[in-house]
Amino acid sequence: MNEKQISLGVQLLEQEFGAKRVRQAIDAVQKFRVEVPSWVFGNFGAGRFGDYTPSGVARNIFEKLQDAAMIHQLTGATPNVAMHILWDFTEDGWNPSWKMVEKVDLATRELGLAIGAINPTYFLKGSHRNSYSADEKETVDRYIDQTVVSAEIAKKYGNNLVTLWFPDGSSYPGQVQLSRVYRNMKDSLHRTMQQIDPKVKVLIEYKLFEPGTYHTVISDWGTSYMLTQDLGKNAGVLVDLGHHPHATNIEQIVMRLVVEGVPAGFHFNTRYAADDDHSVEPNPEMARIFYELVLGDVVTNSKADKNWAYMIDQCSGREHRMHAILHSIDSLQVALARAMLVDTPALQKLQDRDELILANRLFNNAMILADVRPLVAAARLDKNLPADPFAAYDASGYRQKTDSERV
Ligand code: AFD
Ligand code: MN
Ligand code: MN
Repeated sequence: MNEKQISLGVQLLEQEFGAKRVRQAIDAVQKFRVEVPSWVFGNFGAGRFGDYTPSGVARNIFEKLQDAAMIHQLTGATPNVAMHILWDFTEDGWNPSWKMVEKVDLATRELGLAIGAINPTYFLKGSHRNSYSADEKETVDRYIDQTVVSAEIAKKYGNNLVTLWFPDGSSYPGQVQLSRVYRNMKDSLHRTMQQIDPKVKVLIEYKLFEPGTYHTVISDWGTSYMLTQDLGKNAGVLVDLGHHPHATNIEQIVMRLVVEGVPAGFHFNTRYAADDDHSVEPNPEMARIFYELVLGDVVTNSKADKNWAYMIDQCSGREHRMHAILHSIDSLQVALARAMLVDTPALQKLQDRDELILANRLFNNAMILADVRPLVAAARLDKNLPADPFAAYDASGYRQKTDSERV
C-alpha cells in the first residue's frame, strides 16, 4: 500500500464512519502497547520434523532481546519484554540468579526496552507430580520461593506484574484426588501472596487441558477468579485465547471481568485445535474481544493502572520468528481499529428497536467488512514508523545479518 492508497483508504473510512471516529481509532492504534515474550524469538523446535527451525532463531536471551528491540523499532508498540524466570534468569536451569537478572536488565535497557511481566516457570524438572498442588513439600516450597523472587524482580526491574500459569492436573481419573490437589493449590497461592508486596499484580492464568488431559487444577476463568477471592486486591485473572473449550464466547468472559473490575490481562494468539499458540490473525473473534476492551476503556486508558495487561503468548515451530511476531502485532492493531470504528450509539438505537439483523450488520460493517489497513498504516506514518513493518524488516538487512550470524 503506497501513501496515496493509504490516504484514499482513510478518506473512504472517514466517509463511512466519520472523521472523528477514524481519528480516535488512529489515536488508539498509536497508544496501544503489548508485551512480547522473550521466548517467542527462541527455539521451540518442531519436534517430529527432525527438530527443524527456521534460520536466524535467537540462541540466547541477549539475541532474543536484540530481536525484541528490532520489533519495537519497526512497530513502536512493544517496549516491554515478558520473561520466564527459569529460562531467562538462571545459570543452572534450577535456581533464579540475581546476577542474570542484572545482566538481562542492563541489556534490555541498553536496547531501549524494559522488562515486562515475570513468569515463574513451574513446568521444568521436578513438576511431573504437579507444582503448586503437589503433595511434596520440597516441590511446593521451591516453587513458592521462585514466585516470591519473581515478584521481587517484577518490583525492582519489571512493571510490577507477575503472571502465573500452572501445568498442574492429571491424565487419568483416579490418578489424583481432585479435592486434595485443589486445596493444595489454594493453600500454596495463599502462602505466596502473604509474602508478596501488594503493589505487585499477580494474574492467574487458567487452561482447560494440557499437559493434563483428564483435568487441570485451574481449568477456567471461574476457578482463577474464585482462587483470587481470598488473595487480596492485587490478584486477578489472565485470559489466554488458546485455553478454552471450543466455541467458548471469550469476549463474554472479557466483558464480565471488565464490568466486575477484576484485575486482568490477556495473552494473545490464535488457535484452531487446542492450545496452538499460533500468531494472532485479524479474525472477527479478535475484533470482538477488542470491542469489549474498548467499551470498558481498559485498553488505551490514560490512567495506566486502569488498563489490562497485554501480552502476546505464542510459540513458533516452523514460522519465521520475526514474521510471526510482526504478524501478531499487525493483527492486534487491525482488531483494535475495527473495534474503535463501531458506532455504538447507533448500535444502541437498533438494539432498542429490537432490529436484530440490522444491529448485526452495523456491527459487522466495522468489525469484519471495513478495510482498516490504511488506517493502521496512517497511524504508523504519523508516528514516523514504517507504514509496512514487513517491508521495512525486509529492507533493513536484519534478516541477512542474523541468518548468517546465528548458526
Ligand atoms: C504455557 C501455557 C501458557 C503460559 C505459557 C507461559 O500454555 O499459555 O502462558 O506457558 O508460561 O505454554
Ligand atoms: Mn498464556
Ligand atoms: Mn498456552
